[in-house]
Amino acid sequence: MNTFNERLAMLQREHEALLSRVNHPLSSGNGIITRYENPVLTAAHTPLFWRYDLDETTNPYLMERIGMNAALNSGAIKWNGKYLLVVRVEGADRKSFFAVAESPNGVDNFRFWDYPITMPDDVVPATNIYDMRLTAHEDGWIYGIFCAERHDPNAPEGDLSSATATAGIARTKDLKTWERLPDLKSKSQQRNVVLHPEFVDGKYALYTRPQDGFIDAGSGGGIGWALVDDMTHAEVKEEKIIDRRYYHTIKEVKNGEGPHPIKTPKGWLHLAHGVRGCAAGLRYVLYMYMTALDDPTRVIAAPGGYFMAPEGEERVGDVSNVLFTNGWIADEDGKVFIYYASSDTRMHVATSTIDQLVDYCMNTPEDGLTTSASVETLKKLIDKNMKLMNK
Ligand code: BGC
Ligand code: BMA
Repeated sequence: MNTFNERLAMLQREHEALLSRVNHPLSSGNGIITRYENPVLTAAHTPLFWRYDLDETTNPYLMERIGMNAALNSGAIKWNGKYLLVVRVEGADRKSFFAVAESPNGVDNFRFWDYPITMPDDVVPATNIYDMRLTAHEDGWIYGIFCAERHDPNAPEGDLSSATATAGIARTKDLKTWERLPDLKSKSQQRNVVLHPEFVDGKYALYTRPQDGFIDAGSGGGIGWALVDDMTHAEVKEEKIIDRRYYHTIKEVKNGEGPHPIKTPKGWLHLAHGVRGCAAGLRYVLYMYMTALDDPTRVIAAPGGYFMAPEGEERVGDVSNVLFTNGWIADEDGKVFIYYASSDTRMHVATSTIDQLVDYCMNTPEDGLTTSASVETLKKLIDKNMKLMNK
């Protein structure tokens, strides 16, 4: 065997070992969710034939030709009995693209489909697209809403960093062929736009996240809500804030809806991210809330603090101290697979159940917004437990 073939065989062995590795749940935890031993996807999970030219005559050293940097912020959907992620894959060139990865059980053996998604451009092509939220809407289409980023046309000459964030919209029936619809029209920039799965008053409903600038949510008060007549010409005319940001909370600087909410008998279950600033930069954590079934804009439960924050190796990566989610899957038996990315680098899964998550939302004390309020809340629980423990 020559060196080329030996090296290729080694790469294939290692790749297959990585892909077929069994992922075990971790036993320690807070009782709300179960984390897993390994990430479900990393850049190293992308097929070898995406990264290497496998022709010995043109690549005699069998070197990587196209580098992959990260597999992160993925939309999720159960499809023909399989757990599918529409992954944000980021190349070494810093361009993100979407690619589907499929698993038989939701926790391991995720494998990419052979080709990435070819996403048609809008009239004004975007430089980068990322963070897709998938919604199988009751109108029969599967929608993907994602961030479309372009260099700000009004940036002064020489400013190569100012950008604009807009919600790109596409729809599909098979996750292979995508029809691009016009980008969302909105007065402000938008990132983290999510389509609600049901019609509300006969209209499409969007979770929005109005923002003043590309990074700054500024006067955009939090997660918004807008009704839209037609997804083929979607426009935010009126927007109301349903989940506000507050001073000295985990969502002081920004917040954004994660995947679309899950319908439960007790209300809509929401998963979102919250951001605060600190000396180390922005810290992204996940939090939950619930809204009423008869009015998805009315918050009925707001558990205080974060639901999940970066832990251990999750804390380190391209953009450290970040957990981000835009995908989860609720199975028929009530099990929930939460797909989250750590530090803009890799994808993980955590599992829970609808009942546990609803219990978490309904029975976790709200954030009282001050130290005194937090201490009073803590004392109530201690008092209760003291009686139980007969102290
Ligand atoms: C990055 C995103 C990030 C955004 C705001 C974009 O250029 O691709 O990952 O969320 O900037 O920081
Ligand atoms: C953004 C998000 C994500 C990213 C995060 C941290 O605002 O939209 O794309 O994970 O910042 O970099």
